[in-house]
Amino acid sequence: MKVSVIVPTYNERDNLPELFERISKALKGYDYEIIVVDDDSPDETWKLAEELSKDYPVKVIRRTDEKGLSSAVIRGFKEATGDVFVVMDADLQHPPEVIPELLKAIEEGADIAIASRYVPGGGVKNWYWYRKLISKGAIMLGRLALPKIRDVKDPVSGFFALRREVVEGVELNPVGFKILMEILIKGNYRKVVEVPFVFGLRKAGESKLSGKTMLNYLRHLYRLMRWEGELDRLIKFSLVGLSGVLVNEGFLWLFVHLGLNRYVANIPATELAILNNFLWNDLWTFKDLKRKPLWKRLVSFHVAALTGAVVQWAIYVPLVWLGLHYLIANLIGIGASFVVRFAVNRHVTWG
Ligand SMILES: Nc1nc2c(ncn2[C@@H]2O[C@H](COP(=O)(O)OP(=O)(O)OP(=O)(O)O)[C@@H](O)[C@H]2O)c(=O)[nH]1
Ligand SMILES: [Mg+2]
Repeated sequence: MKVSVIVPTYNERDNLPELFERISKALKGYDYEIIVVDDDSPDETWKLAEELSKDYPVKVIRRTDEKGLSSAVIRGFKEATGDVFVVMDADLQHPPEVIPELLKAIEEGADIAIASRYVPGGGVKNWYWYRKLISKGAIMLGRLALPKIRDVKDPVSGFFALRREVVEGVELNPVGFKILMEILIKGNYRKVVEVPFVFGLRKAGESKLSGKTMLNYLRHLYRLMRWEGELDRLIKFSLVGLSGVLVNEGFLWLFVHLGLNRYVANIPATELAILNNFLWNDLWTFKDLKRKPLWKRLVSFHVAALTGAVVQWAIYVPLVWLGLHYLIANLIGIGASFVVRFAVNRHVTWG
């Protein structure tokens, strides 16, 4: 088994000697190569890497026509000759000593082995609480938006190993922001294993994280949702919801005209709307996902509706109390209820 370690770099000159030394120690006994994909760093990282290739099995790719972390990794995949690819940062936040553990997981049958911050034993060093919160929140959102990766605890890790076949022939979007998430959605694989590691401190050089990171992440999530067909479901779910409003109003009108008390008529009208929505979502929005028996889907759909109503109310009341216009407060409540109902139905009712 030959291993290709792919390292994207931009101004990482000061980290290279230690990085190569530790990789070579960690991979003693393995047949391996290191592929540095450098975007023409002003500090001439590529030049130092070329010099060090006398002492280590390093191949340097100096890109002058393209920039970007994901596209650098994809380029690395194209150049790699190994059977297993390892992707890692150059700044030693990804300890090379973890590579053998990743390779062991692959040898034991995993197609993708992720060095994970969020499984027991893993973690981050010296992060402010808000950076942790943002990181965890972003991951939770991703797992919620993309049911395919909902069991992966750290789907945005930049440190992972995979069999060549996982990405061979797969068209990965170089604009994609988190390359692992792109691979987890589009790659060919069965088994994913997560190996704990502690995300350390950057050894030298500067972070390339920018203020636009979060926005880029959301755009990437949106693109992956579209690719997965989850966006279509969201739209269908909305249309079904609108049809439910018509059903609700229509039956309310009918029942009142038939002589039913206005305070009571609302109840059967709402239940009929719920049944209407269930039917269309079952036959249309989630038609490919009927894994649970009908009665369970029905019960779960009602639970989602009730949860949504409670959330709507729980948002409406304090917002009105805070002085917001009641119609706007209700709109925000409806928005929250929509998200909750979609999430519960996608992950539980038709999960
Ligand atoms: N080729 C290439 N490499 C990049 C680019 N941006 C970042 N990198 C490399 O990708 C790795 C991760 O970037 P970092 O800036 O360390 O990102 P981070 O680890 O999330 O942020 P810090 O915690 O601040 O270090 C490092 O090895 C960078 O040198 C790029 O545009 N092109
Ligand atoms: Mg870093």
